[in-house]
Amino acid sequence: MNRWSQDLYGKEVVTTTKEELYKELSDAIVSCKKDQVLAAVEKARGELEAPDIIENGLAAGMNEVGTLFERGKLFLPHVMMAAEAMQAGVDELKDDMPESSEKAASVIVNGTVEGDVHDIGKSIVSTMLQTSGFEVYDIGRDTPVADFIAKIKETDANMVGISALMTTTLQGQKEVIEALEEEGLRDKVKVMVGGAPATNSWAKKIGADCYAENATEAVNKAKELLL
Ligand code: B12
Repeated sequence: MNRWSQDLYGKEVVTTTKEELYKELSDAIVSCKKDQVLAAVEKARGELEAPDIIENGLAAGMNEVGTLFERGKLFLPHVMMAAEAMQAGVDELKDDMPESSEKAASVIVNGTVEGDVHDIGKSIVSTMLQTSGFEVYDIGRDTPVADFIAKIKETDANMVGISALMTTTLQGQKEVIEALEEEGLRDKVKVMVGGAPATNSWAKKIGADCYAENATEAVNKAKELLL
């Protein structure tokens, strides 16, 4: 609910709570309208930090879109429009990301496995790792195992982030780890997996070093493992 308060000059202004801003951001994504998302981002950016806007507002809205899609209330074109609107919102916030003063020496290659075109979450993870001081090479979506390995070799990476958003493509994470072992790279490259169907126990089962549920956790886990 909006509340009235007074600014420095005694003029009445409307204030909005954090929860209301999250809801406005989330509702804007569910509306699938880019303009509405950009307006909600503009309103929230004075009150909330960029990662908070993304994780608790925009990403929450995208999850709601997923639920509505599953229930047959929204269809694929809506999901595509919501995804585009989400990307526009995230792009708008790139310059607001808190930059880390310390430059980490670690290099991270991050990508979505072959057969999987979902890349919104993975790109958020890349952006947040980058602004936390890591040198990040985002190799995109639908990425063959060989491309993961080639980029890791080329950049002498210390960590690989592997995203998969579908139960049918989750296996791709295991394939990247197997390829690292075959190439004799496993000991020098930490593996972090993520994406909605991944879990801690899946990460353990396939021999990954860690699983992170969201971008904030990904940054914390990368720091724990690499710094
Ligand atoms: C947006 C979306 C799309 C968009 C993707 C646009 C894009 N550029 O990414 C479009 C419309 C293209 C799409 C297509 C399809 N989709 Co889709 N899609 C979604 C949806 C609604 C949201 C995904 C999303 O962006 N979430 C928001 C982001 C911020 O969250 P996130 O991705 O989970 O990322 C966070 C974490 O997971 C984590 N994370 C993510 N990656 C990584 C990586 C690392 C290293 C780490 C540490 C963490 C991490 O951090 C992120 C930030 O917090 C989901 C439903 C859902 N609830 O997930 C379905 C969903 C994933 N899609 C699904 C399906 C089936 C499809 C299609 C096959 C549909 C079709 N019938 O054609 C195609 C797939 C084609 C293909 N080969 O890949 C299913 C998958 C079901 C399954 N088998 O598991 C879902 C679950 C919907 C459903 N319930 O049916 N989709």
